[in-house]
Amino acid sequence: MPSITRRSALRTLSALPAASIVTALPRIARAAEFSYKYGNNLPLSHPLNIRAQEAADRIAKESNGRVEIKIFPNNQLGGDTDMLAQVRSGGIDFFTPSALVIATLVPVAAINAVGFAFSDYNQVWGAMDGKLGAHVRDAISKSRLYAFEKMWDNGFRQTTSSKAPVGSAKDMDGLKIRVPVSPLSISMFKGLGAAPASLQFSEVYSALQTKIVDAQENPLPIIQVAKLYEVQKFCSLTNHIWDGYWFIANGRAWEALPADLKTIVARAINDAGMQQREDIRKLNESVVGDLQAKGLTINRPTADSFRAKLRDSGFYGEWKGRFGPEAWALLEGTVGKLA
Ligand code: X2X
Repeated sequence: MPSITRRSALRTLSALPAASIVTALPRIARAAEFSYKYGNNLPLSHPLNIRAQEAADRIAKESNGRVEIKIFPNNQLGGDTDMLAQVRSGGIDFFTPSALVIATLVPVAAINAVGFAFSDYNQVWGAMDGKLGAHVRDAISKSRLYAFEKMWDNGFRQTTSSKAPVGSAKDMDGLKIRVPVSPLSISMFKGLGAAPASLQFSEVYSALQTKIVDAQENPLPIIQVAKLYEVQKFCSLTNHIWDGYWFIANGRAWEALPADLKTIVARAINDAGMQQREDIRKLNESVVGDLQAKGLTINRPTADSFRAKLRDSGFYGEWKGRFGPEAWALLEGTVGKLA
């Protein structure tokens, strides 16, 4: 492409009729009134980024350019712990932490990740779009963060390993498995007898490649887009945790938006979240075949031995105490008695 020199730019401008210069210039010069940064931890090809870009485009259009959202995917701005600090300080305006990750700040947010609680998506969305989700959003707002109403899907977490398939709870024994920076994940995998280590997602691929850990656990769409099949051999469909992303905003940045723009932004983000859920639903159906073709061996253990081991190790009793009776009752109201 020829470079545009100042002289050629002037020539182009002088070739335009005077009236169109006057209308063209302000448009070039005008910066958005509200210019926001949104950071996340996922590759660009994940549905979360595809739908977030659509939301950003829609917001720019519906606000007539007054609101601009720039997306920084794939841990470009640092890992989850850094982005969580930045969205609190205002260094970034939006962030999508997994429930597991935001729970380092808002402990009750991990409640959806209690092991083997949800058995399907009807239960998940019933709870997260209902009273349990409202309870968590309220807790998030106390940390001066705004959580949009609709949670985005990460998915049911599955276990991959370079060593052996996990067929039942006894195969977790001593397993060196990476988990997110999440007290609940550490507690659960210890309860199952594994040797979990917390690492940010930005470090997972290389930790598996260099054998710092042998295993990790993530939903299938992430195993695919982050190419974890390149450094893992077995994928066990344990469905042990349902995990989602809260779309959050820095509280001051959100409050600074006039009401009409808040409506535009919230509608676009919540609608995009609903579409993203549908993307993940479809991917969950197609991705097993893709992963097998890429060389992963898939097995499907049942939940019973894992649940029994967690019950015996006191996992449910401990977390019932940590989440408190109100949140626990909301969870059990959807999934039935756990402890
Ligand atoms: O770090 C992970 O494993 C991920 C990508 O699932 C989360 O964001 C919790």
